[in-house]
Amino acid sequence: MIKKVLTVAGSDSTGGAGIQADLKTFQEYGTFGFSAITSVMTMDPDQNWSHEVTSFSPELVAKQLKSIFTGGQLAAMKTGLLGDVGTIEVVKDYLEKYQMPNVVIDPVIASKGTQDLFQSENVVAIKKNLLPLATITTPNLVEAAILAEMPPLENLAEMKIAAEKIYQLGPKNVIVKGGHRLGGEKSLDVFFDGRNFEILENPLFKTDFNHGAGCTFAAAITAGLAKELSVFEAVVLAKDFVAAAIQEGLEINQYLGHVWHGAYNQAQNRVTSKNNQPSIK
Ligand code: PXL
Repeated sequence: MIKKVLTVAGSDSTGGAGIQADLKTFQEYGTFGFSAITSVMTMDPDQNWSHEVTSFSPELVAKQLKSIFTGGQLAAMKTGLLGDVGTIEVVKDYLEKYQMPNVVIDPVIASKGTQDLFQSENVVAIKKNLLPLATITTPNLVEAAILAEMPPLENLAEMKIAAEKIYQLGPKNVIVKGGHRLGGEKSLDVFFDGRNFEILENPLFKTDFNHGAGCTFAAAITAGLAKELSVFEAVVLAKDFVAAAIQEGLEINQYLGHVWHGAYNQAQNRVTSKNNQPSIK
């Protein structure tokens, strides 16, 4: 049976991050994607590509979730940009009501170009309402320091301490993503399941076209969990999926480039006029 998976996140109209990244990734994993849109992120070229988040009301998010859950429980879900504290509470109520089994909380509280937009009350609400229900949470280096209430993280030892502190907030697993922010030649992530640490090491690809990598990673874990991988297997496969997506990133405009969500499966070769002839000519 095709697994049903949900993203509750913001819209990135340029198609690299947010809901768009999540749905594309779900499709690549062969799962069926549902989406509840919490907010719309826009970027303005007349203001040097400054970002703006317009949030939907918690009531509108609740209406979408009501439509989505009419068919009952889903195999997995993730959250991304949530916009409003009320929305965070609505999501929590659904997680509890449907006893969601595989929950990936991507705590989108610090991303490139958006530092000023995220309110500390959202951080408090995510910690209180969502992390205790998470199968895994996927903070980047900046988000991990915020959640763990630590100064900026600069090395593996500090990432491990942050992972432990975040684990205390209730998620069953934590992955702190070092990414490009850690510096050095490699991309290093710290995975912690409450007992053991695993250090995940990948080459750091020199590219400016990596917008959407974080959302894509969390969405890939979500779909992997839906397809019954263990949490660690889902994380490792998601790393490979995102590494391929970054390597084949594409320029979108003069300000940024996106990961290519189809890279892992070479999706650009799927339906072509050469391989697939229309049945009616
Ligand atoms: O990368 C974080 C992120 C999450 N969600 C949406 C975004 C972004 C970054 O631009 O647009 C909707």
